Amino acid sequence: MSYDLVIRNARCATASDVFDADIGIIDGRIVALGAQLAAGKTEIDAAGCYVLPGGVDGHCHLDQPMNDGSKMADDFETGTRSAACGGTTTVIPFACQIKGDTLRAAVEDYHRRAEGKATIDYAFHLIVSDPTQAVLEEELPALIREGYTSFKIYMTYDDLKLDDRQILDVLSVARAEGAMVMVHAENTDCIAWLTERLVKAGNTAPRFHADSRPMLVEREATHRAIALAELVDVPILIVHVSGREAVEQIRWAQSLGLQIHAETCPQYLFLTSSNLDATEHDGLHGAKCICSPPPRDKANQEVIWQALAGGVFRVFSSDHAPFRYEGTDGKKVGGCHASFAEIPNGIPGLETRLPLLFSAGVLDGRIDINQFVALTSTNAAKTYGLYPRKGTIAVGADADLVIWDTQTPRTIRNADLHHDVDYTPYEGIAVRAWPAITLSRGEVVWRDGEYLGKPGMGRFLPCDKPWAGPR
Ligand code: DUC
Ligand code: ZN
Ligand code: ZN
Repeated sequence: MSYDLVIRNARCATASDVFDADIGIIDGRIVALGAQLAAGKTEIDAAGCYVLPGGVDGHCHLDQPMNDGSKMADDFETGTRSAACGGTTTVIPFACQIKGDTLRAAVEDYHRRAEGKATIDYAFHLIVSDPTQAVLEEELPALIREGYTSFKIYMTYDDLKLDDRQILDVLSVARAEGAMVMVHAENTDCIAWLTERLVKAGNTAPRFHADSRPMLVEREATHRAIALAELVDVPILIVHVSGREAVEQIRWAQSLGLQIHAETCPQYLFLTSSNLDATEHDGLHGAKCICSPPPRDKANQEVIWQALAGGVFRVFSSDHAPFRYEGTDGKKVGGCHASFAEIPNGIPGLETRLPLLFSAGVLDGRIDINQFVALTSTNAAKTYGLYPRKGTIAVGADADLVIWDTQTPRTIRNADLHHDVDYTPYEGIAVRAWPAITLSRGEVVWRDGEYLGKPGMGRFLPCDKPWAGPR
């Protein structure tokens, strides 16, 4: 057998094992794992390095239409380029239904936005913002069957939010069709009430964003989402969990045997609300770290680390939501004196997600390498129906692989990143892990600091139902 590519001397880690092997690849798939494989047309020596499944980022926003005059800085080209350079080989952004429009229109529009642009493979989640009878009875079931098997719902944001009755309706569809529902859990009325009072009192600086969305609004909505899912008897996944009170709700639900899955993100491990208080250059600087839920404090960071290590979280995603700081279509869309309530929510993080967690999680001894793979790749692939094609190193899997350099200390600098955002919230953080080589279906897309991918290499992936074990 002649391999297209052999990766020699790989120390492979999956979500469950660590083993040394050569990896034989033909037509973009892993076809052999073993000792002393026959020669490949091309060979890479990975001696001394971990080789891991490429990251699956199950929560990122690319080129998502906005309704406030802002524009996402990354489209499928720059977003997937950035992902590849940071070791992610599959992204799952959101085809977002606009209220009044059909879900189908959102999916068709999103395919047009992605067409010919992605460097790595991609699937779509849906965002259901207008669950009309037609959506509930026809469109959503049909789309789930066509491979859009997960969707996000919001308990806040005026243009996206569902009330409890609507949530019960969409959860029922998910139950009937076997889809996975991701829930953005924040209490919208509490946020609106607090925001109005803050703005009236002239407390409009970016740091008041955190005061408008305190932990209890997340705790209450998390509890309610769990109750609604329990009533319908359907699994859900609570996204971007930020701190102790929400973790307690999730732990409690899990301890009862409810299928409540959870996600957290780098911003809740590496940022705090004091980042919203930055005022250098101009008073709006803290806007760079405005996301929702907001970053909390050091004690909450520690709770998130413990929950990550202790198995509360199933996935670790970026929630990459890219807005430029400078210009008039990003963070400053409301002008330089805008209140926090007018600043688009979201921060970039596709490229830095894996290096941050590898360094502070694995190399600093908080989680082991198998947990790292599970949290960043395997579990997202399983949850969103892409496993075992994605998310593991196994014969038959796509050769989406990352060879990690853990010998070269680096400092995160936006100038070195490949997104189209003019800042990173992680500027200046030291990391000790970065991909030396990223392979997407056997093609080198990142090597020794050089981006080698091309728009159009990435393919759309229809998703199966969440993985339920071998059949
Ligand atoms: N919050 C979201 O819910 N989505 C995108 C970014 C953010 O901060
Ligand atoms: Zn969200
Ligand atoms: Zn999001």
